[in-house]
Amino acid sequence: MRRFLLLAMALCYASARNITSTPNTRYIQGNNTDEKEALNFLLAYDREASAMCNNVMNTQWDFNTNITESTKQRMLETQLEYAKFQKDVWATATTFKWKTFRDPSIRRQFKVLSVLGRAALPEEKLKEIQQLLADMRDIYSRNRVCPYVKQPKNASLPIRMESVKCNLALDPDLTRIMAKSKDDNELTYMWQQWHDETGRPLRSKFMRYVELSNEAARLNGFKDTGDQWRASYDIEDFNSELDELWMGLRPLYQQLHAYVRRRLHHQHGKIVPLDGPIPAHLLGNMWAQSWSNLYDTTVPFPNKNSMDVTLSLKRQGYDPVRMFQLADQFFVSLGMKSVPDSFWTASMLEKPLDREVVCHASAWDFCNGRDFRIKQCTEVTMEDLTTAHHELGHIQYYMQYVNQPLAFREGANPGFHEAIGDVVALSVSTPKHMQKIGLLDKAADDPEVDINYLYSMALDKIAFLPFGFLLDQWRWKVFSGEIPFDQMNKAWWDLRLRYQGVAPPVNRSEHDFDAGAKYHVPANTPYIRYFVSFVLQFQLHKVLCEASGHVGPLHKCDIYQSREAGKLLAELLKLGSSKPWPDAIRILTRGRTSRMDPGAIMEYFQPLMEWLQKQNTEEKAGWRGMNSGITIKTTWVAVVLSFVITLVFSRLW
Ligand code: KAF
Ligand code: ZN
Repeated sequence: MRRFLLLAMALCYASARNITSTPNTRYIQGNNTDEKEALNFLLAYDREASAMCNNVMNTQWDFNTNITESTKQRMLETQLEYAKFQKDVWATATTFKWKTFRDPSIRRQFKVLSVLGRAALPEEKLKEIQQLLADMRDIYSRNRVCPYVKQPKNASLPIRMESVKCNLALDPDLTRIMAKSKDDNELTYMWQQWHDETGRPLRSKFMRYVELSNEAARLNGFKDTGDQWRASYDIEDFNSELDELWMGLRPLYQQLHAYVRRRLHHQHGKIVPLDGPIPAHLLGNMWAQSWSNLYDTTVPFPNKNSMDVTLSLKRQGYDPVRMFQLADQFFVSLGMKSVPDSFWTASMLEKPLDREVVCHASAWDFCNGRDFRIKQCTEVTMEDLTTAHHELGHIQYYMQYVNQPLAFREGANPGFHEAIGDVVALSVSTPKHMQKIGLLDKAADDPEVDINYLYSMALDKIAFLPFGFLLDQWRWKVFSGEIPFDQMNKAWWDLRLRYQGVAPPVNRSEHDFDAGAKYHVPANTPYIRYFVSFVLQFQLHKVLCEASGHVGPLHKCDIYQSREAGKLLAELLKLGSSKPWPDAIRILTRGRTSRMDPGAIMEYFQPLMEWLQKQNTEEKAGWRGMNSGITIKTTWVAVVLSFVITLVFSRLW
């Protein structure tokens, strides 16, 4: 009965205000100044929305763990119901004059509820965009490609044999090949297969989704979807802040790039020119976003300890459940929460063989304070052990902010949510910790082992930075129209060249849609959060290390079993998004700063930076084209502008 109370209330308000239209300014409010009534409304909202949210989560889970037409339809139905509910809630929330309320927490909750999101669209368009999103996920996840068949010696192109089965999936098949193969032809073939087969069918759906998503953003008072996404960070000039962070980190990336390029040049020859970008298929990962798989073949000191624990995991009989138990125990050692029993029975920790699933990892909150799950097609590798920690970081956040009202059950900003598991993994991956848990052999304290370790971390953390930075630079410009649809792929590769210093292994055209080959693009998931997370996680690591009493270099710190560090971290997570995130940083740093700061990352990698600089004295870091990358449209604008200016001036003179 209670569940319908809020709905009835909402409908009354809606009809009283005769709301038939949708919003068109940001964070709107009405005339009702009754703060007590507003509080009651929020309490009722919390109860009812949690139940609705639980219902939607269940159907989304069913679709993501068993992709069929019927699970898709069921999911779309509940999403539509939820959208209607949100619209009613919005209609009521915006009758209150909430900006004048005395309680800052109430004001902040109303600010959240005053943005309707996609539900602002008229029903037909809402149905269309929900369908598009489900279809894009479906296409991406079901995609299968053909295996590489080594060509006979004198043929010039690899041939596709009719008899071979084209059933390779991204996870685990292509991921494994991109990680392990050193054969340029095979890597080129696999890279192209994946990019052609995912990107092309997604392109037109993506374009329609951009139009509809922008329409929804505008109805909510934002300029476009990018503008709406950036609002989650709620700071003036977020773009300049990001640029500043990237400029601070770029020198380290360029040193790593130059070193790796030279080592790849020695392995692959002239396809890796010493002054150019690196071909994107040679970096051990489909998107060249993490280079960890190059560790074995590019390690600075090959005679010293290896940092790759994959072999040890396999030898010791680890399975996915044991990998997650290990991660869970780390949180427990900090005095934080352990996952509930239902987590182990309800999660999907391995790829099922009898049905289609969305393999990309995710952590789920079923909005009832007890049901939390992970969906991950876990392989027994070090990379997936790190991902297991990453995902459990999301779950730990969910469990810590469980007592916040629904509107605040989010990260301080989206980057915080992405950072928590990674912070813990920074301790877990130290050689000292790995030795403690028996995954690495004992090694003496040795600066060369240190460099090997820092190098392995840089292949993950530093290599990622430009990719994390550029993906949404591209998407924001597509949303704003600065990148027109007919130049999406060119603009994508301009940015990839400019920031990452990578180039496609084969010619690309506007028939291709290479950004669509990355999960988060068809999945409508913002990406700048990961760049923010990679900066924040080192900042958090430093603060927690200090709290744990660590002395010595930052890269040697392991906060395992530190109750002090755990207390500080839990304090942050418990806040959810109830306070502006700069306040959260201020609380955490005990008043020292309220800003994101690349200082901790640079400090962590300082010994490696010095070592790389010494290795790279022979050649210039950087690559041809690193300062270009202005989209064609901007170039044209510049040309036309200069033409007009010349004309005007010549007339004036
Ligand atoms: C992160 C860390 C290390 C390397 C690379 C990354 C970036 C990124 C990537 O490119 O693989 N990592 C992920 O995508 C990990 C998956 C996830 O945990 O971030 C997941 C992505 C996702 C999946 C489905 C719908 C939406 C987002 N995010 C979450 O499960 C999540 C996000 C916010 C709150 C709670 C959970
Ligand atoms: Zn994540």
